[in-house]
Amino acid sequence: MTIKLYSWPSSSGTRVAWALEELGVPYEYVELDAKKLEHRTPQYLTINPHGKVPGLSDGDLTFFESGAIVLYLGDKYGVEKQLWPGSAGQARADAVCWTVWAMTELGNYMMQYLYHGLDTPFSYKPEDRSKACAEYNRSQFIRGLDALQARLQNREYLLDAFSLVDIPAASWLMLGTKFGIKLDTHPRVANWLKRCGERPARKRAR
Ligand SMILES: N[C@@H](CCC(=O)N[C@@H](CS)C(=O)NCC(=O)O)C(=O)O
Repeated sequence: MTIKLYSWPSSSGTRVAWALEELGVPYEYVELDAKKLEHRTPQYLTINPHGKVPGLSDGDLTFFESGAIVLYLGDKYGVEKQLWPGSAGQARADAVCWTVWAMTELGNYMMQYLYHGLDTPFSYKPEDRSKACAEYNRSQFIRGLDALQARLQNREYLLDAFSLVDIPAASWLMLGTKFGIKLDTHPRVANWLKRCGERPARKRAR
């Protein structure tokens, strides 16, 4: 049975679409119409109980949370495509850790910094912004970038070669750099992000 990805373009579902495009597994992109609240229907809530995109079904299994979906796709389809470490060694441990870190730390600190500290279309109104929040989240975000920069010393990707592990962190930073995040002080991160952005699968992902 075909994999179905429930999403809409330029959303958290895009990182899942990117992973599927890299894997080259057949899937159906089911575009939900947010204006029609198609992500809140009782039927869709059986796939994503939070009423958000993405949702994914693969046979009888259903998934929500883009990071969890990347972990699943890596385990199930990534090993034979050499896009996910197969053995239970350090590379696999790193894959899980960097994926979870990108989804829980990097993305959240970056978004809170954008909401409070920068002028973007989705930032809070100036009167609602907190300077303390902006500064705290910026400092935590920079700590994350520092760790990423260190990880990329003597390697081009988070593991030894490009893998699905690069997708969560890169997709967050693609969003951030579009809206004012600067990577001048983290050149290895900037170069890695450029390499990730040039991948044909990323360009195909909606
Ligand atoms: N942590 C979730 C975030 C999902 C999320 O916030 N999706 C947004 C689109 S990017 C959404 O569906 N928003 C609609 C809503 O909140 O009603 C993930 O990574 O899957």
